[in-house]
Parts: sequence; structure tokens; C-alpha cells
Amino acid sequence: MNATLASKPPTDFPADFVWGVATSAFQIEGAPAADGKGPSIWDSFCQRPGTIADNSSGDIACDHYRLWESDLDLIAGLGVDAYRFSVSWPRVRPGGAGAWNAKGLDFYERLVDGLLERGLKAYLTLNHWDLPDELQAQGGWAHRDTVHRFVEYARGMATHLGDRLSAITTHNEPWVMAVLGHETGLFAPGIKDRAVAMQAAHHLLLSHGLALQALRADGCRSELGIVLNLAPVQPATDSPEDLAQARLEDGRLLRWYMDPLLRGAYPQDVLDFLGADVPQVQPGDLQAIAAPMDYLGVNYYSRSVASAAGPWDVHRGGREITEMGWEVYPEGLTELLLRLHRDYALPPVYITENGGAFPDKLANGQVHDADRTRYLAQHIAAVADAMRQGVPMKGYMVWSLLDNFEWASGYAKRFGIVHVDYETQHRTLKDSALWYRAFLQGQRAARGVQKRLEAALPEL
Ligand code: IFM
Repeated sequence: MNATLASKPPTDFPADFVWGVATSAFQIEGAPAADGKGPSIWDSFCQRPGTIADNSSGDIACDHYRLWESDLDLIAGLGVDAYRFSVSWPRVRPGGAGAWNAKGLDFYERLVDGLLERGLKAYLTLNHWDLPDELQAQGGWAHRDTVHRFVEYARGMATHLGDRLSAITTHNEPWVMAVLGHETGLFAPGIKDRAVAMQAAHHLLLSHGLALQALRADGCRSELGIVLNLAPVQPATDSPEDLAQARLEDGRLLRWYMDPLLRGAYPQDVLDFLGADVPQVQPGDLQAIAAPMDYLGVNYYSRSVASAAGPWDVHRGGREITEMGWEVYPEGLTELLLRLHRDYALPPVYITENGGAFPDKLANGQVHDADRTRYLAQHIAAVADAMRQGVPMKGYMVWSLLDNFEWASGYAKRFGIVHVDYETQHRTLKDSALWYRAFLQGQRAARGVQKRLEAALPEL
């Protein structure tokens, strides 16, 4: 472990800044048919030949459905404030509509109570991609009815758990679900049709806005928001072609989501680009999407470089490249946050995911992942930098607590700060987890000093 990083964390995070770790249901739970769970689109997608790099599935994953209690102990042992997790919609309402599954609900009830018993805040995501298969059979996110099924699901979960949740996120990364799921087809449900993708994107946003309105009307007191995967999009050169390409990619990745959420309109340049593929938008939809949010979640991994000549070779950046083929580019996080702050009236912002897949080696019960530790320290410093420049930062969560099922990449890409042996399900804290724990101890010590200083200050 790098002692300098551990002993010198940035200490100017406010006392109420929320530090956490994140996971999602499909990536860790396993137990695809236990206790009445229905299939999700990812269960089906994994069965299609050629979809997952190592031909694996989420059938066992980290066996968290069985090991949840010891996993909660692990989280508490890290000294974080919060755990961000998602609910598997088909576990609690197997067909996406109709009967609820009491055993599935009980699982999340136990999980949330277990978090609170350990002094941890619960950050629940409703949709981290595992849509019930039965809803897909009726058209999935491209079908407007799914919007209403999602609002019912949101209300049901808030009724069951809302009194114990610090925050509810409607959707994790709508861009991924819309574009990778429906345009490139690399992710479930594996559709390749841009018009369908943009209709799905619109319905995801609409269901977010309508869910927020419904939850507020029901008296839900949890913080409510959405999580977007965002990146600064930089042109490869200053040529007019690359600049135009960067503007378009920024429009499709960032403004397509941020503009309706925070300004109530889709960006005109992207609508023009889409032409016949623009989604059907009904009167009142955009107003609903712009329902005020208590927070915005940002997932950041790397920058994006746009080139009109085709995909940009990441090696040209001269940076370290992660196992996913993503550049390590921490200053992009500061750049992104400052840009969001400049262009939008932001609610408080959480970094809801940040981390990297690195070539870990488990030896003698240890994983010396200096690369991941450095990545986390640099990105936390980038958050501090943005915060100092006025961005309303509220929290930071590492992706991920555990090595897990990395979607179409299967199990080969390890993002965890905790190593998982998939044969034995044994968990080992990597050096990055030890570093994060030490860093958080430093934060707590600094908080103590801050509180003592505040108490000692005379009333002004
Ligand atoms: O593992 C994913 C997660 O499910 C969503 N955000 C990006 C992560 C890394 O690819």
C-alpha cells in the first residue's frame, strides 16, 4: 500500500460528506430463481450464445443472496457511511406487474435493516438494468406501459422500505440501457435499432420523473434522484470535423439526459441528428421529466475522445489503461463536474460510481492493487478539487465493493476493492480496500477536529 496516499488524504471534505461503496443486484446476488424470483432480461441475454465474453451468467455471481449478512459485516468493517445497492425488480414483482413476491421483499427488508443495525445508510437503486423478462416480452422500455409499471414498482418499494432509505435512485445509467441495450445491442435486451433506443431513453426519463412525482405525493422522505454515466467529451484535434463529432457525442451522452432533467427540453442539435429516429413525446412528458431532484448521481470512469475519422485509439493519450481499455484520466472528473456546475442549476451531486478493473493477483491472501489504490486516490482528489471550486458535492462511492459479474465482459474484469474467489466465494480485502478504510479513518479524525473547532468557536 502507498503510505503517502494513506497518510495524506485530502481533509477538506465536509463532515456530512457521504462515503460509500456500490454494487448492483444482478452483478452480485446470484439465485436467479430462488424464492419465487422471475427471470430478468439479463438472465435471458446471458443464455444467448456469444453475448457474454466468458459465456458466464449471473446464476451464482457473488452468491450475495445467501452471503448478504457477512457482506454487510464486510461493508461495515470498511468504515463507510453508506451502501449503494439495487433491487432486482423480478425478485420482488416477478412479472413486472401483478402479484408481489413476499419472499423477495423480505430479502431487501432484511438487507436494509441489516444496514441500519450496522450504522450504515441505505442508498437504493430501483433499476440497475435487470428488467423483468415479461415486460420485455411486451416491448420493454420502448413500450410506454413499462413507464407505468415502473412507477408502480417504485411506489411499492417506497411503501415497504422508504422509511429506512436515505436515498432512492430511479435508474442507473439510462444511456447504457438505451444505447448499449437497444442501439448497439451489446447489452440486454440486445436490440439494434436507434429509433427503439431513443424511445427507450425517453421512457426511462419519463418513468423517472413520474416516479419522483408519485413518491413525493405518497410522502416519501428519502432523497430522490437519478444516476447518469457521464464523461467530458474532448475532440481528438481542433479540426471542424472532430469538434462537430465531439459536440454530437456530448449531446448524445450528456445533454440528452441533463437537458430534459434540468432544463425541461431535449437538445435541438441531437433531435436534428436523430431525424426520423426521434422518440414520440406526449404533451406533459418533458414537464414530468424535469421534476425537481434532491440529488444527481454521476458515474465517472474516464474521458471520451471524439474523432470524426472513427474510434480514437486510447493509447494515443499516453495514459495508463485499465483492463476495460479505459484511460485513467482523473482530471476529467473535475472538468466534468465544473462543466455541469457551469451549464446547469445542479442539485447536490454524488459520485455514485468510480473505480477501475485492474489485473489483480491474489497471492498469500493479499492483493497488491497499487494501480486501483492510485486510481481511487486521484479521483477523490479530483472531487475535492471540484468541490473547492464550488460544485455542490455530497458524496463519493467506490465501484465496486466486490469483484462481480461485469455484464458482457463476464467475470474476467475485476472492479472490486474486495477480491472474490468464485470457486469458494471467499472474500479478501485488496490493498485498495485497506487504503480506503485508512483514508476514511483519516476523514473521521478530521471530522472530529472540525467538530471540536466548531464547538470552540464563539457565536458570531
Ligand atoms: O459494472 C458497471 C456498473 O454496473 C454500471 N456502471 C459501470 C460499471 C463498470 O462497467
